Amino acid sequence: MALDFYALDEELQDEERLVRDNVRRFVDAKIIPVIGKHYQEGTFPHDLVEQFADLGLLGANLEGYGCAGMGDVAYGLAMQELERGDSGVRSFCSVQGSLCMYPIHAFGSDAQKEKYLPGMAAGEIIGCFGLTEPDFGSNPTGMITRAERLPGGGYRLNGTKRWITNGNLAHVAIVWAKLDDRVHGFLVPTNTKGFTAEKITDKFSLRASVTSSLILEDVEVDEDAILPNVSGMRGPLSCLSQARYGIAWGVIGAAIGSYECALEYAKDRVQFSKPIAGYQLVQQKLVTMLTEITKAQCLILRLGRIKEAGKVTPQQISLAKRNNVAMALDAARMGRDILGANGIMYEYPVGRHMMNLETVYTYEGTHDIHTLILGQAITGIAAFD
Ligand code: TGC
Ligand code: FAD
Repeated sequence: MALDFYALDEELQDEERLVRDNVRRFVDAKIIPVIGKHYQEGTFPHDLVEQFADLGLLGANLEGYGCAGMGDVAYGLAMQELERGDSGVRSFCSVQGSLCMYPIHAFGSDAQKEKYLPGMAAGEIIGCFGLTEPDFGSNPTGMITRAERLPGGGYRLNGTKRWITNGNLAHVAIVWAKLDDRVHGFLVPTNTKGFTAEKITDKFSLRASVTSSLILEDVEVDEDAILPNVSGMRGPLSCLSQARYGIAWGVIGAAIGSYECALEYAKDRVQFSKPIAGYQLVQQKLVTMLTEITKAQCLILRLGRIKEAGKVTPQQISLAKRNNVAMALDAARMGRDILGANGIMYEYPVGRHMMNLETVYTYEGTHDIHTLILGQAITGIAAFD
């Protein structure tokens, strides 16, 4: 039984426990044994994609088109279990479901939904989400990537996207570009002439996830490539809200993985006269980890219920992303410390979680951007520029 100090299991429905337990078994059997090697070698465990699909993890909380139609809490628990394995693995599922399938589901035409969603739920079509650019990260509204109408119909796209998860794996890229100075989403098959994905190597974080630059040079797409039912920044920012929600659940898994590893290690490791778990300073770290994980679990379960009721606000999601990622990063750092020198070894998960969480702290809105979103919400004054 994983960490549940406040018996939150009692607050869950049977179906939610079932999803969590299935994903937990899958992560223990198929991810944890192999992920350290993938991380070390900088490879994504591609063979798991079919199993993500079998477990209903791709577009898990979407309805229809072969999606599992899970509730938001069940979906969150699945993300938590995946990230107990590795943030990069959870990232794959977040990008596929929240950043690529969600906008097609929410803003696409019926034909786009039929064309892409069943294949994406089955893991046969992989997506990526291109919003960030080399010079526009926290401020994507300033993006340079442009679309222009072609005289005979369709669009021509030019621009560069940077730091794009799944970029070199994807069959379709959702590219956000300005058309007549308003942001629109375009579904760009990655085999289109003029489209190139370049893998970013030498990362020390999220090494079991593929991260890429996307280069679009006179990429021509048909009229039906544009997402017809949204324009403006509300399009991409709505997708971010979905993904940030999943991240706020997911990172609890990385924190639990770090806590459990540190607790076991501390009970075994003898220094001076007894196991280090018997020293007050080590107990204080373990108690801090336990307390902060438990607070984050309470927070996210409440957020999940608000989301299921259809009442969640982007600011409520920002609070959870900001709090839970910072909590998990602190927990992973404490776990790394408790393991001493062994904490830097691939053999244990704590160092890998810690390095991964440095990315999670930055992507999907940096910690400080979420501070500013909340600052604006409570004061009514934007402090972005
Ligand atoms: P602003 O003027 O405030 O709003 C523009 C329109 O969007 C609406 N809106 C939202 N809708 C849904 N969810 C949200 N979170 C929303 N935030 C704003 C808003 O109501 C408005 O709608 P309308 O209809 O009135 O036009 O927006 P802004 O352009 O000033 O942006 C403000 C800011 C700084 C908060 C935003 O740019 C931001 O969030 N920046 C952070 C960038 C970011 O998070 N990038 C993430 C890239 S993707 C990624 O990292 C994937 S990692 C993948 C993985 O898991 O591996
Ligand atoms: P910057 O925006 O340059 O920020 C640098 C620092 O300045 C941060 O500390 C930030 O908080 C601070 N800062 C910025 N503005 C302000 C301000 N107004 N006030 C105070 N401080 C400020 N993007 C995608 O579109 N799709 C993806 O799939 C994707 N996957 C990613 C995967 C990885 C591994 C990584 C690392 C990133 C990914 N990203 C993706 C990009 C990610 O969303 C951006 O890195 C993030 O939004 C921050 O942008 P930046 O890196 O340009 O940092």
